[in-house]
Amino acid sequence: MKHYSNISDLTNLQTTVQEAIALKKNPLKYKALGDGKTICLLFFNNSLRTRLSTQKAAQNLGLNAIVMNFGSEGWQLEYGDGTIMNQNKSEHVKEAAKVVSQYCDIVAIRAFASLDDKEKDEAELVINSFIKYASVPVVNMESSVGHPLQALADAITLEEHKVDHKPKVVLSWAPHPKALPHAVANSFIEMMQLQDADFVITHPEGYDLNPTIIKNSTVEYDQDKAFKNADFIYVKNWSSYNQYGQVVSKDENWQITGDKMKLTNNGKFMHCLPVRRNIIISDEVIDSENSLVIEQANNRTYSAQIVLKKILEKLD
Ligand code: AN0
Ligand code: CP
Repeated sequence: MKHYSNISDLTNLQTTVQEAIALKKNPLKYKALGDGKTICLLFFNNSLRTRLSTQKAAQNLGLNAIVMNFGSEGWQLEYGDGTIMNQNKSEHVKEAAKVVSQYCDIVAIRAFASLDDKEKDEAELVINSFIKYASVPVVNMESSVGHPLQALADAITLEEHKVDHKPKVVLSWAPHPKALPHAVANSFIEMMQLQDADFVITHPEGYDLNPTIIKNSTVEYDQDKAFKNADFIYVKNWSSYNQYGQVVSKDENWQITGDKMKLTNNGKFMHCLPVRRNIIISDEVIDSENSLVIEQANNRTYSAQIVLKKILEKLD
């Protein structure tokens, strides 16, 4: 694997999940693999899990990690071709990506959607420019449209809690006061489309996601109906896709409560975190035994580690 920008960069999801579970049992087994090599982690946005788990994964592989809050401490980058740079952008991504490539063997990037320009967001300007101009492999730590390290960690968590029948997995929208990106939901959907599961997406009308990602996945606008007999409830807020970046509903009835979870087949609760308690989910549900959120965050280390391992194995 050269770059990891999408879950589809994995040759085989199921095999990768098994390899990650094996790594989790023996995380220091490949400590020599990254010896003398460096990863640069560039953050254009905030993070807790991604920042620490990716650093931990690098450390487990013997890689040196350099972390930079690019958004707040780096120069503002220009991405356009032929731009006369007389505004507030100090450096072009062409130089920045080539310069960063000289300091490291892998570069990982977090750059969220702007949520104000759909076309620009979908062009994945930041990550694609780095893929184009950097001379080292690029890892997506959440871009405008995807969060594939999260989706891989979620696949590991689903596998660790698998049931003895074909699982019913529900991705549910829940309310949030602010406009959030579509990346986590998109990558979860793409990952679920590679699984043998009864997969249902539920959200209020007006929250339909990009049809090119939804493909043939089932969408059910009645949350209660969607939750019936579910084995896993994966919750995430996202802003409207059609009214791009807008909050078109804050309907509290979509909050995940104990009563909602009673509709499920003793379902497990999942969320990528960070989560707003008693807005997205009630205390009762997140504090219950069926909540997998802390395990999901733990699996971020092993999803990053298996991805970095595959990239290191392909380096000269
Ligand atoms: C981000 C999002 O929804 O994409 C990051 C989630 C991992 N969440 C927030 O900004 C709260
Ligand atoms: N789930 C996740 O990516 O968390 P952070 O935004 O804290 O990295």
